[in-house]
Amino acid sequence: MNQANEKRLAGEAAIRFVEKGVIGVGTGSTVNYFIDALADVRERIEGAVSSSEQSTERLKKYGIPVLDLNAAGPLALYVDGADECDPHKRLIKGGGAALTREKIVAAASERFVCIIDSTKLVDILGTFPLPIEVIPMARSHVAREIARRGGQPVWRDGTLTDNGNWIIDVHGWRITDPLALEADINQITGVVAVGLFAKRPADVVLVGNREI
Ligand code: ABF
Repeated sequence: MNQANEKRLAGEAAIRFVEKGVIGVGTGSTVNYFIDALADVRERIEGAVSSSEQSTERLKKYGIPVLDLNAAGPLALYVDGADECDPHKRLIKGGGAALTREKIVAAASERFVCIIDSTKLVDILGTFPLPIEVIPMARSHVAREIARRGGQPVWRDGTLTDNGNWIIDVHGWRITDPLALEADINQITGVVAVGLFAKRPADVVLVGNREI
C-alpha cells in the first residue's frame, strides 16, 4: 500500500477514539487526514486544542472551534503523527517544527493515539535527525553541547517555530536509551523541547488501518 493511503487510513481509523468533549490535535500530513475525517463527525465534540497554526487553520476551515489549552483543561484524547516510532511506542517528532506544542498537548492528554504510515516504524530511534527547539541566542551553545555528546547538529536555517524559536536537527545518533537522552537534552540551557517522546510515549499506534 502506498504511503499516502496508509496515512489516510490511519487518520480515518483514529476517529473511533473520538468521543465527546475537547480533543487535542497534532500536526502534519497524516493529521491532516484525521482533521478531514473529524469534520464529518464534528457534532461529536465541543472543539479542539491545536498544536500548530497549520492545524488551527485546517480545523477552522471546517468550523471546528479551536480552544486554548488553559481554558480546556486536561484532555481525554490527543491524536498526532510522528517521524519515527520504536517497538515501545516511543517517538521522534518535530519534522514539522511543531514539537513543543505537540509535547505540551500530549502531556495534558489521557490517551495519545499516534497515527503513522509503515515507513515510520524503526527498531532503534535516530535515523530521522532528532529535532530540538532552541532559544535563538542559545543555538551555538546547544550545538556545542550536542557535539560533545557525539551528535552532528544542523541548524534548520530559515525555520521559525510558532513560538518564535529555532530548530537544530541532530544527525548520527543511534538512540538506544531514549528516556535517558530525553532527560539529558532537556537540561541543556537554551533547549525549549526535544523531539523525543519517551517519558510520554504514545498509548496507541495506528499504522494504516491496523493497531500495533
Ligand atoms: C508531526 O507529525 C510531527 O511531529 C512529525 O514531524 C509529523 C509527521 O509528519 P507526517 O504525518 O506528515 O509524516 O506531529
